[in-house]
Amino acid sequence: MLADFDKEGFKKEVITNVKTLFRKPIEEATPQQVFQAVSYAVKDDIIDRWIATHKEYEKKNVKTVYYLSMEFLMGRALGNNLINLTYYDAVKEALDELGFDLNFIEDQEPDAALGNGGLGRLAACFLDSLATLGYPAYGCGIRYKYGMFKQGIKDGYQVEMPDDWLKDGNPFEVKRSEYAVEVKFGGYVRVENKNGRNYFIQDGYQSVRAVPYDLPVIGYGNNVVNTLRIWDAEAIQEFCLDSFDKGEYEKAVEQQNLAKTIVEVLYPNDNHYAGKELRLRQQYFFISASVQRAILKFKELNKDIHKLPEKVTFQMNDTHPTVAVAELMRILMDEEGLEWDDAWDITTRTCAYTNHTIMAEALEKWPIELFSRLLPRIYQIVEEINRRFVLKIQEMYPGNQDKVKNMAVLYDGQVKMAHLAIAGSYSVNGVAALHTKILEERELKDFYEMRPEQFNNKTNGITQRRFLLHANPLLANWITDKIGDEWITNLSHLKKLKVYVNDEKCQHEFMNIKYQNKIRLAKYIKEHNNVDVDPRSIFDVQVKRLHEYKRQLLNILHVMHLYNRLKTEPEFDMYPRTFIFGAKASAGYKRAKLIIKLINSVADVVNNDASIEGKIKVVFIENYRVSNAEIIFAAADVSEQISTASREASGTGNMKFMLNGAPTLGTMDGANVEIVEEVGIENAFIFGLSAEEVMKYEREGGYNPMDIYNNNQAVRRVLTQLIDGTYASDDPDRFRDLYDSLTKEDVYFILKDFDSYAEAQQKVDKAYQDEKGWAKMAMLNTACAGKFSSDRTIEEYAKEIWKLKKVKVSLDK
Ligand code: 26M
Repeated sequence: MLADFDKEGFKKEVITNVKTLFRKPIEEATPQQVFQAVSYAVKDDIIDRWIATHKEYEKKNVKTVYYLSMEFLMGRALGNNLINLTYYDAVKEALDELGFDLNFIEDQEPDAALGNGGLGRLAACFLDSLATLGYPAYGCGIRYKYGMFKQGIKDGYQVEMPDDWLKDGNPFEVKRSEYAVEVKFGGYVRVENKNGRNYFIQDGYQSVRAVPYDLPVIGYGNNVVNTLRIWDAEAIQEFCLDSFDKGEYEKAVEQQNLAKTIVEVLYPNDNHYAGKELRLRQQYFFISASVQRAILKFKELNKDIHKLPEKVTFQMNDTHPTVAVAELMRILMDEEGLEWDDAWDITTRTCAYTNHTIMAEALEKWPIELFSRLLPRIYQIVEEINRRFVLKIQEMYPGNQDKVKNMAVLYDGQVKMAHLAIAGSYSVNGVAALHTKILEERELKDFYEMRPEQFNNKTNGITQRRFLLHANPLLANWITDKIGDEWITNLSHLKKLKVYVNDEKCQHEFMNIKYQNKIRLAKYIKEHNNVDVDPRSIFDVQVKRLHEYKRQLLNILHVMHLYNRLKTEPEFDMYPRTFIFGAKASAGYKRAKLIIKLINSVADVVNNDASIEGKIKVVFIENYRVSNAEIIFAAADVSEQISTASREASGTGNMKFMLNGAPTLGTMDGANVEIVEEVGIENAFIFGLSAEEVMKYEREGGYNPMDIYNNNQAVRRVLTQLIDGTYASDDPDRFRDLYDSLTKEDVYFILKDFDSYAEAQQKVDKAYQDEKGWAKMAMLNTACAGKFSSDRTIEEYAKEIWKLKKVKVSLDK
């Protein structure tokens, strides 16, 4: 803890804040009001550091990374801010003295859920690491009025409710009206010739005012406070009085409506492109605002625009921000007056692109008709980028039309955003070794062959500050007792725990901490699901977005299979197991929603069958999100990472489980491969087809699931139970779609991997009963998790892609 925390002053401030904010004495304040008052007091501690940080950045005129992302899945801020200020324990004490429990106060804060899943949470972890390492960085995104929907479960089905996360205000944000900029949509492009040069002017457009709100991103114990800048949209003129006077009321409010709709809601699609015009509006809105602002800031400190790549990198989080390439070109040419070649040289040394998926349905391809209508000037620029890029391809591969077809930015009436991103970037990276290899050898092979030096891997990571120090205080303290606290900012220190893995006392301590965390989760489940679970059972957890490729269906089919065995094989026994699921399905993804219903239907039957003596419990945790994830990871015994090999680019939940001492039950996919490399294959439960095997089947047109259906009795039995009413007595056809998907094509190889999965599950059962062996395995997972810190990932980005320098910030009082 830093010496400069003034406990008495802090308490006074909280009391004053309640009074000035809510005109109440603290005794009468609601918990939400106390949360607000505490947060404003903490914000006061942040502000000086925030100002000092940016003063230092300006003084040094440092290179800055702008992390451009449609999503930042931040979760709650209060606890994390206290952790990183190193004030958590002191504030806990101060609040105790005021008669409040800090945990309870933290629970009053809504999650900032401005993201879907992995990609958005990765962005949040990166911001934490950038600040902790002292790298100058901005996160740039959208201030969605409604974030990721709240999930309810009604009658076993998912229902979506709006996430009104700003309804009580956000104590940590600062509105920066002085940095507002205009963003233009639609209209047409007029050419004006001045002094022999053509200028392109967008006319007849609609526009909105982009207004930034800044959120502090606090580095751990280093006084650095970076900024997450999220943009709100306002009408240029609140009320067009002119139109109003003329009685054209509709026209007067048109601008306001346009502004409102742009930032209204986060699209809840994960790994799926839908081609909605509003989505493209959102993309251009926050990109134009962010790039304009970045250039203005650059010009405050630098004279020569050619120096931009020395001072700025735009890192594009997937293809969603890729209009940045064309927007930067527009600003450099139309506003800075550069010629094409000059502008292109600067742009392609400033932009970099991260790919997060090889799922074909996730690839963004905008219809040219839509794109050019909404962004006429940007489209002209994309056309020229494409023309020159195609020339280059033809130069390299004369007469090879396939290359043009596979690589052009414009093709088949579509703008291919990944191709634009690659053409406009100096770096293209994948997010795990296997994923990058698949990009190079298959998905982006032609691009790789054209420019191999552009490609690189940056294996994902997670922040140990949130996912261990904050989420699992018992384990965090135990680790610090054993090896000191350097792991908080250098996770590789965890390997020092290896000397304890055979020590029985340590094993007991470690497993007792796990047990305490399981009690905490059991309590949460009792409160939220009204299901009793036994904390002595194996907590087997799969939490992540619901998607067919992630194969929650494989997991629940296997539960059905175990249940069948318990019911029909007198000899069969198993260690009690609690299967825990948490997953949101995109609102329009029917099959995903049906899988949620199946999980809940199986839970209903199994949990209420006294004859199996509680050997299996199935729990579906409602509204899985960052805040409850923290409780869940800490309590897990088994980490389910069972995607079809080659499909999960990396995964990051896998790392959070590992860090908290849960071995992986998984396929050789994404970062699982590297997890196994670190911890040893004997300390994981690996099963299923390899990525190579999956891709080979796919080249040959798939496999025939009926072969398995016909030859595998266990599989046939669970499949039959999908259509005979075992889990849907009121409507036996309810799950027929799942049955059909598995028996007709089974594109995700669920039946193919079933036996191998069941076998791995049996190994888990056996391994868990060897108490010492399990304790050792669990501890080794924690001890070997060092590589998976986002600090390591960010160091690699900073050194190899961004070329950033660290900055030190001191508070002179
Ligand atoms: C696209 C179009 C319209 C609306 C939404 C989208 C969209 C949103 C999120 C598409 C993809 C989105 O996210 C993809 C994602 O989360 N990918 C995951 O990224 C993680 C971080 O790199 C990886 O660990 C996961 O393996 C990968 O699935």
